[in-house]
Amino acid sequence: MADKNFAAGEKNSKGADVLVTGAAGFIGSHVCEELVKRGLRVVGLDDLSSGRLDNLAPLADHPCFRLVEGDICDATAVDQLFQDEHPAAVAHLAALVSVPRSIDDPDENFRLNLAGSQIVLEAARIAGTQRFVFASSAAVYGDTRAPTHTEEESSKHPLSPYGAAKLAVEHLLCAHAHCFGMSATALRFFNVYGPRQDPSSPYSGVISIFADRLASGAPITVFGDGEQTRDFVFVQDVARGVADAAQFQETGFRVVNCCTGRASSVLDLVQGLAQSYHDEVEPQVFHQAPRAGEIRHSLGDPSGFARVFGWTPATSLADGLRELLASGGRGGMLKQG
Ligand code: NAD
Ligand code: UD2
Repeated sequence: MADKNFAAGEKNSKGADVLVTGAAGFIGSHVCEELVKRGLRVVGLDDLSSGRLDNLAPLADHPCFRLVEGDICDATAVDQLFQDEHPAAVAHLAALVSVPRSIDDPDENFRLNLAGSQIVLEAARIAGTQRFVFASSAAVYGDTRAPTHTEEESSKHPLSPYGAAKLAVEHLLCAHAHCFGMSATALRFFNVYGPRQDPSSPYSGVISIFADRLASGAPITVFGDGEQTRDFVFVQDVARGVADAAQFQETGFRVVNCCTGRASSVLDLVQGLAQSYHDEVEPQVFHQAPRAGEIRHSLGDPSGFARVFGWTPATSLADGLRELLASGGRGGMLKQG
């Protein structure tokens, strides 16, 4: 069998270098852009259930990118795609991404997030794909009350079917790496934000909701006192991390946090967005009762990612918020100068 390992510039002559599931999504579209920027050929797979073709507009007609519309749960089609492309690496991001939906419909969570991942994993194994990168989540930790989550030491007690499926797929990846000599990486994303994040659901990322409210002049709702903190990581840093992992040559399994190690409160976000906004608006802020079952503080330790891949987050929250406001066709949102 041909060696399908590649670094930037060494191409798999048969088809794509990297197959990205969830390519039309918020994070997936940035991943595709990053990979293409590195000179790699990318095929995206997406059923457009929550992703949008618009997200891939920067890659439209690019000779190194194509999108296949399809469902990761359609095993025959997924197998065929892997056989056609023989990708050297896969970045698996397609998922049912809503935690509340996974609680409302645990069967659908199982079907998409666990069984769907197994279908992609198995197709990759059969096609001889060397590297598998999986979009896991900080949700695997649950509410451990540890000040900082580290990959090994923190306990993993997921509080939702979504978190449980992410943890189960990590275990499947570990076994695949062991049994079949694959290189498998699970990246536990913390709170990702940036351009293209959909603000339309009440459970959308808080930054996308706040930015949208500011743009339309609507008031901002802060749940609780706003002193709760999260580790917000900028989407282009995340995309760089996924691409680094997709190009990582060593076999075996590894799991790393994809985060910044910096805690920001919800009130910090309100202030940061208001300061970057063109009119220096004083946003109208209403406080509501805290969300039921909400985690008070969530912070990751990014040193494992730095140690294994040399990855560090490059974008400060202030810069990321400015980039977010400057994007998305909402001209004039960003403060000038
Ligand atoms: P997203 O909804 O924008 O992207 C998911 C993509 O998967 C969408 O384009 C959707 O159309 C596609 N998809 C869903 N079901 C599919 C199926 N059956 N077949 C093919 N495609 C399908 O969400 P996102 O925020 O970009 O999330 C990407 C990944 O990162 C997910 O695995 C998610 O669980 C994980 N993650 C995201 C965050 C975050 O803060 N956004 C945090 C932790 C983990
Ligand atoms: C994240 C994930 C969620 C799940 C959870 C596991 C996102 C978008 N959500 O939830 O799917 O994995 O982690 O722990 O990644 N907030 C407001 N006002 C709003 C919206 C939110 O104050 O209008 C607050 C919210 O109460 C929370 C913080 O902002 O304290 C972040 O909320 P979020 O939904 O963006 O993310 P999180 O960490 O609660």
